[in-house]
Amino acid sequence: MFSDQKSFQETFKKRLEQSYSISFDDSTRAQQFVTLSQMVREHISSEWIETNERQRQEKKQTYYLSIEFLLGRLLGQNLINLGLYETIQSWLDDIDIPLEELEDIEPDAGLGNGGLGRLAACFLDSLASMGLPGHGCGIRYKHGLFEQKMVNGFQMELPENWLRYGYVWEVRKSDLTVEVPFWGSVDVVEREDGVKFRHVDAEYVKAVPYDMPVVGYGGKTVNTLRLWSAETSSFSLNQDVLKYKKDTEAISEFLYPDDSNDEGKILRLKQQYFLVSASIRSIIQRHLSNGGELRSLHERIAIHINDTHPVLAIPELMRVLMDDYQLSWDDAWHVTENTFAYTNHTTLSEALERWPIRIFRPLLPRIYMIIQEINERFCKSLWDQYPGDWDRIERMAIIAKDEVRMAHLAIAGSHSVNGVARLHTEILKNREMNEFYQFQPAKFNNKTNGITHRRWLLKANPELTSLLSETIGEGFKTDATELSKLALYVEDPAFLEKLSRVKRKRKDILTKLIYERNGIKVDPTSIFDVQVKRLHAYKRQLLNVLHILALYNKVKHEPSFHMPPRTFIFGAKASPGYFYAKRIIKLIDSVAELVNNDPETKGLITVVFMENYRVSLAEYIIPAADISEQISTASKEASGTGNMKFMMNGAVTVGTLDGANVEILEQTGPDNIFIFGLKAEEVMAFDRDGGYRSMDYYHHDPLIRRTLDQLVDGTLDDKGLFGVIYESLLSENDQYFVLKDFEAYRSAQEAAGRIYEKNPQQWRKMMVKNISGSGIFSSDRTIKEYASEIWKI
Ligand code: HBZ
Repeated sequence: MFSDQKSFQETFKKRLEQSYSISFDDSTRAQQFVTLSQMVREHISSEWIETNERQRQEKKQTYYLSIEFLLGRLLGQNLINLGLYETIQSWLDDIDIPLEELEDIEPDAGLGNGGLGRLAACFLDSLASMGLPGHGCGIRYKHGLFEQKMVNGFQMELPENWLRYGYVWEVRKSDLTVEVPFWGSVDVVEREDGVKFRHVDAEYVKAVPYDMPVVGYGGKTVNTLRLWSAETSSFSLNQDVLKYKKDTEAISEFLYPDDSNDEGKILRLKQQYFLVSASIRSIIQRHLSNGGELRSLHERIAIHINDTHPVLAIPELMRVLMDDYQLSWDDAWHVTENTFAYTNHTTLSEALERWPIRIFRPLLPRIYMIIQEINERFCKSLWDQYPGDWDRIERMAIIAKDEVRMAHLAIAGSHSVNGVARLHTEILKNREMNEFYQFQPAKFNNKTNGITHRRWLLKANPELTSLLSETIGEGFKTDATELSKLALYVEDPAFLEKLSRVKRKRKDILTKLIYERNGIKVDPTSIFDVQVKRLHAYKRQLLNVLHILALYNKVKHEPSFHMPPRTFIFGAKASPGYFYAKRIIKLIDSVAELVNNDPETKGLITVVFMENYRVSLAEYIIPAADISEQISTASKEASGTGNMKFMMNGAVTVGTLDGANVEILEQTGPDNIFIFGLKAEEVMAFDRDGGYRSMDYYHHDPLIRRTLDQLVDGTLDDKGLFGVIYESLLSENDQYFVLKDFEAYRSAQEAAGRIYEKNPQQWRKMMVKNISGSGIFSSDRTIKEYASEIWKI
């Protein structure tokens, strides 16, 4: 099929015509996209089968359980990983089909929110690319993360519909269906060989797997991402059929349904158990059919729990081992504890999952019983260590205060607990999970996040990829640490010139896109200053936008003020129920209106909010950035991964010492990054002891005062829209230290602007140092660490 141009073109045209009964000349890009993708998928299938066969012999395999997989588009990436991209591009070109146009047809598989889901996708790519046996297990949501529509500067959410035209990369495996029970009760049966438990009167939901190939770089390993879809089961038809159908299909309908009421909470918990029950049972079936033993399951299988959402896999494995295969508690626990490992992605207490018992117990009666037993034994071991310390035991218990604490269950049931950047892991050990760390220090370890350079460099930035190849050879494609070779060129004017041309090319591409999407003409010679990530108070998009407003004020009121032209680019989705975050989106839009249209700032300050930020849009934005905004309140961002993507594409970070920024600084050195603001310990000390008064900053800094006043004096709107933001900064004492860090941020930004404008050669060297130091942030490095230190694969 892909052996030579002629046969490729013939097959392509023939299949197109046969599938759509249309002549090639009349076919649409969408039809061409589907046809090409199907050919690629078929091409993959023999390696996929072979990988499966080979892995049967493998000593040990890993399964990565995640409620999110933020894959983005697959056609281009698969072609790159198969080594076919350029070939197919030229063969299609020859029949007047631009491959990029076909790629742009593909909907993003957006089965995730942000960092956590994208990390899972990067990990799958690295596992396959390094030939490791590691598979993903997730949910095939009918609707991925909502589509963001901006209406008068307000975010509106539309249901996303990635499956609308069918999905070429998946294969439905109806024969591997699993039945998942909910509700009902537990029968206790006394038998000669002991007490047995049976879940009776359950309502069953059918879990149907859809498998997607995960093609590794070089095309030799094709792992599997198995996504489960919920369907009605014939085991459960003695009830209100319509209600049952609706409740069942809801399980795989939306990612993160609203859980502000009990109905929503039940649905989320159903999703979580649905994912893990189906996954655990399919893992076990496969293990048994490979001739594996259950007592030594942990020697052949490692299961990773991506945050707490899949943590019910722990009691589910216990249940299967004991109820279905008659292992004793102790044997089952030994296997379970040694099978599971858990990653924590946040220290924000509002993100720590706890389920009310009143919801949990009726929905999952047998699982609840098992958690109770795990809790009792866990508390007993705490008692042995800390006799009489009831308070501590209550704080650490898995079930307490009428709730099930998912993080505690995860720690108790796993042999490894890791944070996602060095600073984050230290905070977990010393603060958030300190008592667990004291109790079982050996479980805790760090695995600093990474990103797959195959998507974020080779795919997203072909221009930089070619320049790197001609400069340091192709080795970095398989071993990202070879990017360090670039450091030799930091003083090479010819190379620096080429690098800046590559950046300019990517800025031109983004400039065009911004014009098409937003109707705004931006100046590609201006500084592209970018903040793209989920909208959250702790990420401080507010600091960025207030700084823009302050610059506007300086231009208008300080005759001697000078700044180089800047284009501030934002992309962010706010959680639909997160009022404050949505108001900040509106604020960005209002500031854009103001500064983009004022003749005094026009062309000097431009603000662009790009709608519907997602993986495929990130691939356009990140390569074009000059400045990467990583400005979270120190201690709050667990790691960040966008920071790594920008760095690898030659953007210079303006950031706080938070998350992985700390490790980025170590790679770039202090002269090639702009660090500002409070340190994590300082923030934590204020959080603990108080002592910060935001009002003082308002009173003592005229620039802050003037800028904040504009939130409420009619400059931006006359409806009082931004009063809540004003209040959060002043009367609520600015929980995220925006005002405290303001001057340091302004001055870091000024320093960055000065170098960019006055010393472009120095700026280019900074770009080089960022790229050359970014290799360590390839997810290949991260996965190697997981594989050797946690999974032992
Ligand atoms: O995980 C992010 C962290 O904020 C980020 O710092 C880190 O780099 C990234 C990968 O480790 N966390 C998330 O993305 N978390 C969630 O999206 C989330 C979603 C639902 C929840 C809790 C957290 O219930």
